[in-house]
This record gives sequence, C-alpha cells and structure tokens, in this order.
Amino acid sequence: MKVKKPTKTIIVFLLLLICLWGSFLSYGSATQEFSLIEICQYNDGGNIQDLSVEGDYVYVADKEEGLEIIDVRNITAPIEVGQYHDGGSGATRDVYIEGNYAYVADGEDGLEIIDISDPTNPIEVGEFNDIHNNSNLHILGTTIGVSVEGKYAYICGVGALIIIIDISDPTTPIETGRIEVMGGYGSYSLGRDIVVVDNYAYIAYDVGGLRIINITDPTAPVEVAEFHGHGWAVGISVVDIYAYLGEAGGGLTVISISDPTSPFEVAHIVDEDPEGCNYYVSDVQTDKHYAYIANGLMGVKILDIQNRSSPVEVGHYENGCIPLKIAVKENYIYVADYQKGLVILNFQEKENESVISGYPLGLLLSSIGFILVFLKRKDFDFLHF
Ligand SMILES: [Ca+2]
Ligand SMILES: [Ca+2]
Ligand SMILES: [Ca+2]
Ligand SMILES: [Ca+2]
Repeated sequence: MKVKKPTKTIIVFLLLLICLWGSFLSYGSATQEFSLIEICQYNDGGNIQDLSVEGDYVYVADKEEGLEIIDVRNITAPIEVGQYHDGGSGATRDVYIEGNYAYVADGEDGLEIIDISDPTNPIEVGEFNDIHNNSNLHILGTTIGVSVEGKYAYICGVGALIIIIDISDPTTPIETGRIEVMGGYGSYSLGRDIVVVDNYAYIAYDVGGLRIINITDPTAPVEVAEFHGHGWAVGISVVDIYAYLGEAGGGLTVISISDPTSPFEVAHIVDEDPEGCNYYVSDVQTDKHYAYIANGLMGVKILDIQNRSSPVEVGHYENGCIPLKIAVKENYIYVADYQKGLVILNFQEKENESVISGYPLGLLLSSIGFILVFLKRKDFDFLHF
C-alpha cells in the first residue's frame, strides 16, 4: 500500500512522541518518598543545643551539662557512657568530632578540645578563650559554632569575629588569624553556624545573612561575599557548588556558590505554618541527593534536591517534634529536640503509588513506541526510512 508523504511524517512524529512521553512518565515518577518513624528518645535533663554522630556514638552539646557521649550501638535503646563538664561558666553549644578529639564551642569558655579516645572518660586537653584577649577592641564573647578542617579550627559566636585556630597540637591551640565580619551589628552580631569547604568558610550570621570568607591564608582571612536570603541565617550546609541556608522567618534558600565571590539564589522553599511561627529552618544537612531540614514547629523534613531549582518534599515527621539541629547517618536522623532531648528517627523508602502506576505505564508506552518504530522499519516498508 502507498502512503502519502505528509501522513508518513505524521506517523513518525506520533511514534516519536509516544517514545518521549513514555520515557518522561518513567523518569517523572521516579521521585522516591520516605516514611519517618521515631524509634527512641534520650534525655537525662539539660538543654540539648547540637549534636554530632561518629562511629557508635552521638556527641551531644548539652548546654549547662557540657558534652555527653551517647552509645547508640543498640539504636532503640541509647545509653550515656561518658560526660565532660569542667564546671566553668561555659554553655556547650556545638560539637565537631575529628579523630580522637571533640572540638566543643563552650559559650563563654571558648573552644574546648576534649580527648574522646576513651568515650567513657572524656578529658579536656586544650582550650582557646578569646574573652581574656585584651589586645583587641572586639572579642568573641560567646562561642557558638565550631568547624574543623585539617589542622585548623574555625569558631564564631557573639561578636563580629571569625577566629582561626591552629590545633596541630591539641593541648596548645594557637590563634593564627581573625576577621571582623563587616556590615553586621557590631558586638551584637551572632555567628550561628559555620562550615568550611576547600578554601572557604561559610557562616550563617543571623541578621547578617550568609558570609563567605576566603581562608586560604590562615593568618589573613578575607571576606569575599555577603548574601541575604529571606530571614535570619541560622543554619548552613554546603555540597558541591551549592550552599543551603536555613533561616528563621525565611525557610530554606539554595544558593549557587560556583563562584564563592558571587553567590546567587537558585531556589527558595517555604511552608505555610498553621502555628504562625513562620518558616523556621534552624538546621540543614545535605548529601548530593537529599536535604534534611529542621523545620521548627513543622518538624523534620526530607527534600529531594536533585533538581536544585525546584526541590521536592519527599518525607516529613512532625508529632510534637521541635528540632533545633540534626545529624544524618545511614537511615537515621538524629535530632536535637527543643523539648525531648535526643530523638532518633528512622527513614525508609515508601512503596510509592506514583512509582507503581507510573513506571509500568511509562515503560509500556515507551516499549510500544520503540516496537512500532522497529516494526515499521521491518514490515512497514511504505515508510521507506
Ligand atoms: Ca548526662
Ligand atoms: Ca543531659
Ligand atoms: Ca575548660
Ligand atoms: Ca567549659
């Protein structure tokens, strides 16, 4: 049989359309959703501020109770095996684990370095405290955030300063350089969270927004960029060329830092909040695929961030949870909860309905498309490819 050329073109076009549509359905329904379940809580009093997970232990910054070391080998029944508090005036706010040491932001006591090689007997071996530094007009009064990279620790807190400390000898931490963060609110400025990646430190600077400091020369750090999102910057995470900024009153902002001297927004995620405590994202942890956020009264959420410009919520846990900070390891989210202390959530892949219906439909349509193309090549010679 003979088919006119325009009809041929239409048939080929339709077949290709079926292929594309099928492939699109298969791809579009591939978003995996997660169920989150609380599996345990641990609270012996105190006021949990932050936490870090390393090996079999959770290290808890428990404000007036100091550093607590919780054994989570039996994940449903965590037990405290060690605690360090020197009775000073410090209020433990943050903890970073590196090797055999816990680097603790201990409020007015500054940075404390605690040997944790025996988790049942943590011992302070070194301390850096700026409050006694009379040589500078400005001091870092209360240390709130700490991050460690190589042989340096980076601290921030109350006051317009970031301080770099050489920790190659943990018993004698020595300041190598400091920078006054410009454009903040002087001594009222508040460095809430700090991460260091490659040659840059990224600081959530409360009302001062996100600050990016070039730390290539530890004796002469240089501020290279300032970014203001939608609220007060309180939590920061960096992966690849993106920074994820958690903000009080602003939700979560995804920022391109492909050029750290010129950051720009690529996405902004906020929720309607029925309680009126709007859009509080106090912490964010990311891997290449997902962002895990502490979302105030809205609980803990998992976002699929494969498409950076439009992240999709794929998991949610609420149930009276008020997360301040979170840490993620394997299939567990460790939550520093405002009221409950340490809460551990387990997340598992859901049997996603859209995957069940979408995948076979997508596969069926793309298969039909490809089979027809194949058949028409073999038998439908009227098409004369
Ligand atoms: Ca305790
Ligand atoms: Ca405690
Ligand atoms: Ca001390
Ligand atoms: Ca202390």
